Amino acid sequence: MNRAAKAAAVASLIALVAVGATAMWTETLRFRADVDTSELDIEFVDGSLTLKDACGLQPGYGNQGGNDWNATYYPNRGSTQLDKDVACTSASFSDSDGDGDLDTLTITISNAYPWYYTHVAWIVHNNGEIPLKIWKIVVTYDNTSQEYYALNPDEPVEIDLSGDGEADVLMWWGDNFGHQLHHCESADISMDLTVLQEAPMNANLTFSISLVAIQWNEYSTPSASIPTTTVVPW
Ligand SMILES: [Ca+2]
Ligand SMILES: [Ca+2]
Ligand SMILES: [Ca+2]
Repeated sequence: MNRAAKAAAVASLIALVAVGATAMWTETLRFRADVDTSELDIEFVDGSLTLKDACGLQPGYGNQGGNDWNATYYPNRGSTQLDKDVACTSASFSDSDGDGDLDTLTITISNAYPWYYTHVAWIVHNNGEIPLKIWKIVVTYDNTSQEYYALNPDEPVEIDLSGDGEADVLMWWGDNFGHQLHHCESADISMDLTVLQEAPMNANLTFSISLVAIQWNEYSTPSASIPTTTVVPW
């Protein structure tokens, strides 16, 4: 190969490298653009809250207040109504990250006492482009968060709000974990709550719940972490 041929070969190699680099860069850009065009998004539907033993005039529909309910069939699900009105339940949605979507439900049981039983229901809505599944819930109490996966409507979950190893609330979750929600679809979410003996002796027991959804084809339930406990600043 003479000098001119070598120079031409080097030039075309440089050109190939340049083309290759450009192609890779373009592909990266295109990939990022594709990701940005779709959004995984979920929201709580404003006004959809229903409470079994509502405090006063709680916003929402179907709310009932008045005499308390007792976890008569503990550890099974179900309750009977007492002839006293000591405690009540209030709840409200909030937008924790300021993106305009309601994503957090804060529940307060006022004058909580052992075996008090209540029910909270609401609606979630897929307002993103990507089909999703409800993957886990995050329960936050007193600046500590705990995560729960794959909640089964037939199995209650003992929630340790205070983090001392003793369950404080028994949660019977409704269905819809792992249920696929397409764009604009909604699902009913509900849970029964029983206040247990170990619950903190506060007049008002306040904790919040948020749902984490995942892209439908990435759904899995980490069996080693049911529940997974993580401590995060709130
Ligand atoms: Ca009541
Ligand atoms: Ca939000
Ligand atoms: Ca506890």
